[in-house]
Amino acid sequence: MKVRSITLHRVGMPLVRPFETSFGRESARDVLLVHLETDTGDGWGECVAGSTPGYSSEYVDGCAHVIEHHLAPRLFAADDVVASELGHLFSGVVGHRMAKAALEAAVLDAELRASGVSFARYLGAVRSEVDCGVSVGISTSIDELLDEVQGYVDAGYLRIKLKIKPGWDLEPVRRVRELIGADAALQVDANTAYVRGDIPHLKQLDASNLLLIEQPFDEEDIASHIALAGAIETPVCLDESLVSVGVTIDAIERGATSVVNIKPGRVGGYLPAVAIHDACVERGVPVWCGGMLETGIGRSMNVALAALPGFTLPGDTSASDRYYREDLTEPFVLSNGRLAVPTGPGSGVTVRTDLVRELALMPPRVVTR
Ligand code: NPQ
Ligand code: MG
Repeated sequence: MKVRSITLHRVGMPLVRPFETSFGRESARDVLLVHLETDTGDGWGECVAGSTPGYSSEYVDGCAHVIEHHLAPRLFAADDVVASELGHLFSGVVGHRMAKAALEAAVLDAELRASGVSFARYLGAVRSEVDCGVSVGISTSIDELLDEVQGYVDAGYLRIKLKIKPGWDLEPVRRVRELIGADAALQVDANTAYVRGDIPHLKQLDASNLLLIEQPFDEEDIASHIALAGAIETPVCLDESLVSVGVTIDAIERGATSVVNIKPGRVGGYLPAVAIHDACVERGVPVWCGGMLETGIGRSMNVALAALPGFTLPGDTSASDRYYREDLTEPFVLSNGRLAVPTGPGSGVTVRTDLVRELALMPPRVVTR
């Protein structure tokens, strides 16, 4: 395959309600889309970076710059672009995994559409639908939180994840547990908001019988996660820290993480994500698919990934209407707490280019050789 042009779109997606985490509050998703034109057809990819470097060091403007100036030239220079060889093609660029992942998704989409193969089949999916959870932001009051959670329970979500931070943890978690009952699946995500001295405090979460606690400490602080895992009954699950298959294996072997959150954007793409899945399966570590407020483009590919055999826990693969009134593709709709895995070629969804144009935050940027 030869890449002819790469068009970068910036879209402002209004959220149905503001989403607050320990690192900030967003009322719209500023999303970067990659549209690839090749000699065998088109492909689309979505970049998971946020508008500011709050979740990771990457952010939208930085990703757009790296794609245009450092990754695109490598694609244009290649005689034959193949998704499985992008790791090598991009190896001269250190890090910038979210930028690499967005291009990888677009290359995969183009390649698979041209060969008539779905993401699910290509990645090794074994299910036709996936169990879905939902991530619930930090609220302004416990009553508001309980209302929101009840809405998701009514919608059929099979697992609830609460965002926590110092000052918003034990009490909201206890009240949600009370609301949804002892047997409902409940977990928490701190997005690095705590420090090692908080371990005695976090240990009190054991009383709420959680599935897991996600990334309480700094992304580079594996040691504190090991200390927490030794002190708490609740399983520890890393997110931000796990940027590669090597780091993931190391964190597992050192006892820092007994469950793994896999986000393709965070690890450089769907192929590195599958490698992490395989390493976890080999070690008996359960995995689940994270979410980054994707539009239907990224969501379709995440749902395909979540259909692999090692994804034994519900993911943050929520329905389109959890975040958006109008999605950039046909909407993903929950049925009995599950989403159907797309079966068409490539991502299997159709991008609503009219909506991409309508919601554009700036003119598209066309990059050619
Ligand atoms: C997580 N996602 O698991 C992330 C955090 C997150 C669904 O909880 C813009 C860019 C907004 C990145 C919101 C969920 C974001 C973002 C949340 C990441 O940690
Ligand atoms: Mg997380």
